[in-house]
Amino acid sequence: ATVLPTYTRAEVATHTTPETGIWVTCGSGVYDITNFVEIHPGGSRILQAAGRSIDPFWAVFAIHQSPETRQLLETYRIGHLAPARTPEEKAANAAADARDKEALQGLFANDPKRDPRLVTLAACPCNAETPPAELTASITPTPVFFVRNHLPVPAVDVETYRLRVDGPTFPQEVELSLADLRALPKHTVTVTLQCAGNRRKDMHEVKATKGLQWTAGGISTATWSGALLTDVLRAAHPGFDLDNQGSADDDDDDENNNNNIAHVHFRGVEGYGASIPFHKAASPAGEVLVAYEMNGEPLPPDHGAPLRAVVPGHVAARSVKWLESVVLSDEESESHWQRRDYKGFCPSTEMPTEEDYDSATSIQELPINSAVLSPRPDSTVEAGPDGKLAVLGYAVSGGGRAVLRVDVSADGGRSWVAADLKPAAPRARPGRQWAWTHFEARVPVAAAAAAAAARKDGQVVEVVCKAVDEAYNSQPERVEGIWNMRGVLSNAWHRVKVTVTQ
Ligand code: MTE
Ligand code: MO
Repeated sequence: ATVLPTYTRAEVATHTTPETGIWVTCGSGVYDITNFVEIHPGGSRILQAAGRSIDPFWAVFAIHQSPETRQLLETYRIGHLAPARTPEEKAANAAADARDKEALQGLFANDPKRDPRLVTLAACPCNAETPPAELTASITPTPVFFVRNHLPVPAVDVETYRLRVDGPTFPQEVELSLADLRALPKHTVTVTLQCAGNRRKDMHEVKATKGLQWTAGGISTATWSGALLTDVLRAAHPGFDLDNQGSADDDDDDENNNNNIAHVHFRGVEGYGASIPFHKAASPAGEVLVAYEMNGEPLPPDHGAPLRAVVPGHVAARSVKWLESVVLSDEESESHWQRRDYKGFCPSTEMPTEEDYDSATSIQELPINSAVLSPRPDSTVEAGPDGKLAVLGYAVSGGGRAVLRVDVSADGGRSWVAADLKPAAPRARPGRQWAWTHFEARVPVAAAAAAAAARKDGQVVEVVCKAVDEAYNSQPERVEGIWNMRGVLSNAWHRVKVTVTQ
């Protein structure tokens, strides 16, 4: 085998143009990607790493870290990095590291300043939980609404911003301005957004999962305003028959009817994408919004300014931010986040294959879930003179199903109290309960604390909650039966250990 030459990082740094050759490093490999940049559709993005390491960029654009991409890159290998031996070489490497870091931060130059109360799990891209104290409000204040970004926050010019709307049977693609969308009837709805990974940490503690370790704060609720997606589709294509799509009747040659439309694709300006089933999008009762306001104010940058989809009752991953296009299709979105993420698997599928992903169903409506917000885990709490402990938290289900009941226990699930419920939105909308319900209960704890003391457990008791929705769906008792490698849909009984004083 030929022995490839070694290069210093300083040498690599002089190769940043097609004339000099565009070089990058990856791990200790040196690659000449000049030709790759020409042929690869996303090639220009990789130019941000010209002359330096692509590792930090790949950490951000993690979807490129597939084995295929690595293999492809290997074909461009020209050498490897010389190890730094002398103090000068080490200093030069440190300087190169600093430049890499700066270049990476440059990608996030448009990211907004964030409220320090947010609990940051990852800074670039931003992933931050709503702090526990703020989760008790029916409507989450916008500055502390959880943030889940896969990529940098894009810079958008509201003057030139257009929403593209298209479908196989549309006479042409339509572009709608913000003014066009504001001219449609304004619809307001209170919706809880919950990340598929909310409470992943509870799952991870039973067996390792891959993903950010969200506790119970990957969820928030806002009042969203905008145009109904049904109105947007009608505005874009006045002859479009929303009620008569996706039927099995192949003989119908009405030109407005494409019998195959089954999905609606949403695309974000920065490259994120997802889709929802057409029947959800087409139903006015589905209340899917093209939203321009959150809690009565224009959308802030982190939450999709100037436009986002809001898909009530579905996993938040489908509520695409910085919405740039709505496209009808017979297929689900090709996006990584639709096809290769946000799916559930059998607990024994330790490492889902491409085939597993292809055959699994995308998460859309979420299952019933709940969490204790107070008392906090590992805290010391005082029982009341009545020997009871005050417990509060939230419960929410998917698909517009109302929370029917929340059961709370302070003895690990041996005895239960049905909590008082405080829905964030009035209960007068059957099948359209899109927002969470807070619950409060006073739960007998004295006996459990005394028993724990007798066992020399130091009066540690386990507070538990579990909710029931209007279809009588309830939460699984244990994590083991629902564990999945990506740690999504983590909705086992929520358990919080506390020490009780009397
Ligand atoms: N839309 C775009 N364009 N880019 C994203 O990274 N993240 C999705 C969804 N929409 C995302 C997106 C995911 S996984 C979640 S949980 C929600 O946005 C989070 O919405 P929030 O940041 O407003 O809380
Ligand atoms: Mo998410």
